[in-house]
Amino acid sequence: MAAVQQTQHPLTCLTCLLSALLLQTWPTYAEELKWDENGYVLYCPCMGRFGNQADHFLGSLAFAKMLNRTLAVPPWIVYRHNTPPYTNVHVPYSEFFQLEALSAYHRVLSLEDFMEKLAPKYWPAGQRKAYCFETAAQRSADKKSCPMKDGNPFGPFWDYVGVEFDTSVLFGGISFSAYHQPQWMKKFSPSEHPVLALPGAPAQFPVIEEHVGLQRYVVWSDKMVKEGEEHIATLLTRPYVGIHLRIGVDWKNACKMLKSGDTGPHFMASPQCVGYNRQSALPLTMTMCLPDLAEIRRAVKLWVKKTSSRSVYIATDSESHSRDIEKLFKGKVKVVTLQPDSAQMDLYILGRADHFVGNCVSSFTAFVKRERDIHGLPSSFFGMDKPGKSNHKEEL
Ligand SMILES: Nc1nc2c(ncn2[C@@H]2O[C@H](COP(=O)(O)OP(=O)(O)O)[C@@H](O)[C@H]2O)c(=O)[nH]1
Ligand SMILES: *[C@@H]1O[C@H](CO)[C@@H](O)[C@H](O)[C@H]1NC(C)=O
Ligand SMILES: [Mg+2]
Repeated sequence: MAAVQQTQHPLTCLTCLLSALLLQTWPTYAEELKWDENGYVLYCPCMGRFGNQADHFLGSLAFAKMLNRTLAVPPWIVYRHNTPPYTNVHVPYSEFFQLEALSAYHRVLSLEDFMEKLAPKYWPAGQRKAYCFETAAQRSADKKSCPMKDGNPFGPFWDYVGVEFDTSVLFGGISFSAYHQPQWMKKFSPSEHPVLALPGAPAQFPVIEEHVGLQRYVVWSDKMVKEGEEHIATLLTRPYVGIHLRIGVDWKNACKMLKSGDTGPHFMASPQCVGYNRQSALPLTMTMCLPDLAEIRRAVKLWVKKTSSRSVYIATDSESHSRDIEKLFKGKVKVVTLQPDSAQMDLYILGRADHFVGNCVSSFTAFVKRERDIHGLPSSFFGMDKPGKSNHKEEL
């Protein structure tokens, strides 16, 4: 996550400097913040890494709109399992994406702004209620408290925003789906419950089909676009194929569930390629979950040829196999990876490729696939050249 830390340094951030200058002459959006009488939704993106958090974000955005409450957009939680000091980094939404772009869909503000500008007056310490399922509260000592700050990432998240919870409000027999909208409105009126603060996202994983299109409101920040376009211009020659290799140890373990028959075709983000309908879902094969080198080579060769590509961009959670891929084209195609790698920069570059080959089960891939669909750019998956259509031959 070196890139993230760098960009947070105020003096190395040109756009930060520019916007700081602008803020002095123009009335800022933040200064105009008015309390929303229809209330707020706050949540911790406490499940999974970026791809999972992004899926949850789309559902949460829809949930806030459904209740006509302003969404306090949380920062991204970045885990540093392998880098000292190992503590989580909380990256404000606007480091990567434009907060304003969300407003075309619904009212939002950053959780940081909510805490700084509104909470002192309207949600003061001492009056902060947590909201959770009765089943979640069962785990607490008195069985009546929401486990808002128990363990990682929960505790560090609410510490980052500076929140202690005073009381808990429990609910049950209700879900986050549109079906329960009237119950939510009735149970939690904004006048009595202005701030719905939740321990996790009010959304499903993976994102439901209805909400996939909300990706259009997730727009890269100017800084990411600038950096991303510079990388593309200097490292790659168009046309280029972008591939996402999700093949690390954690993934190998996850895919064992498929091999052992402990899961059907709906496994993590797989509805994006096998279809959302359980009854008509296509088979999910091992090759789709964990492509081996033979499949990686097959797919790359196929798409480079089809698109007459001159370079290949590899994003990976572990090995890049760049030597093996280079050898396929006898030096005629440039093979590129980014060092040091950054998850968001990989996502950006994959999103702009002339063709993208992803991993159907991965929500990291799903982010790229959704974005490309919105822009009308073509994608396929390892083990599935035409999304929604089984590759013929092999396996079974
Ligand atoms: N930089 C980079 N990181 C990756 C890549 N693939 C996976 N990761 C890391 O592994 C995490 C995977 O978790 P998540 O995003 O939830 O996606 P999923 O587990 O594949 O559904 C990502 O958030 C990244 O931190 C990649 O291609 N490039
Ligand atoms: C939704 O909330 C906004 C802002 O509080 C308010 O202006 C609008 O009238 C509300 N819409 C409905 C249908 O209640
Ligand atoms: Mg994950």
